[in-house]
Amino acid sequence: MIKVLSIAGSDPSSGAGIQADLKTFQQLGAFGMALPAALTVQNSRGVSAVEPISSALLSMQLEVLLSDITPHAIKTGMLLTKQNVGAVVKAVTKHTIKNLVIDPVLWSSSGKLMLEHDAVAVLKKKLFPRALIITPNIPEAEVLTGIAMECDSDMDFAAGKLLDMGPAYVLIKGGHRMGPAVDTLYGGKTVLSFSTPRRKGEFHGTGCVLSSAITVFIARGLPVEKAVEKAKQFVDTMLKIAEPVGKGRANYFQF
Ligand code: PXL
Repeated sequence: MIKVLSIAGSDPSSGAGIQADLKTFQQLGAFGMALPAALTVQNSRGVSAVEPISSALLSMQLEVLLSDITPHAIKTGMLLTKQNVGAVVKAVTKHTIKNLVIDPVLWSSSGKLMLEHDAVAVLKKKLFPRALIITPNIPEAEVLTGIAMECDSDMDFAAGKLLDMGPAYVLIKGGHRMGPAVDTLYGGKTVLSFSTPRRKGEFHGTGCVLSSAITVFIARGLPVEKAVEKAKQFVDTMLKIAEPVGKGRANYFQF
């Protein structure tokens, strides 16, 4: 049995967050576990409020779970506070989690802050060094590095800065740009681009589903390059059948 864990925010509309992560895990045949680090108030129109789980409760949840079950891989998404980033750092260090996928979620698709400003430094300094791969989109990579990314050489430079923070791989997601959706993977001597057609419409939870799929493929023992390629293909397959679920504009993945 392949076991995977998501530590992220809860999205009651289930297009993103731990709910989307669990659906992805299930769809890809893994035994999924989910541990909320924050709650959101949201529907398909957007996020109206967020609140963290206390770091004491998060730590307890992590300790009780990880002292019993050893996941083959863990992903993190929305963590919201520096205390919660710290709780994750403590747990993955104590339990020597090697296959750690970090989706450094800074905002929701609708623009709500999902990582407080004073938590960004802790994420970079304490959690990134523990990561096998981090998966920022371009706006997130810009905030994390302070580099405005207007061309490919900016992206290469920013990726180098992110690798210096300690993760083995960095995947920069280019979905916010015009043209085909090109994501670029950097690590060691690797620079690989993965391109899928731009699908028409607005989508919800794409980043969550991508990082969850990467987590499953890594848990199965695939090399990171192959895990990213297969996850990207999976997302594209899901984008083709996505539908609006409520009154908002975004299409949600249909599992
Ligand atoms: O897609 C970013 C994201 C991550 N995590 C949660 C979210 C969202 C976007 O809405 O709700 C819980």
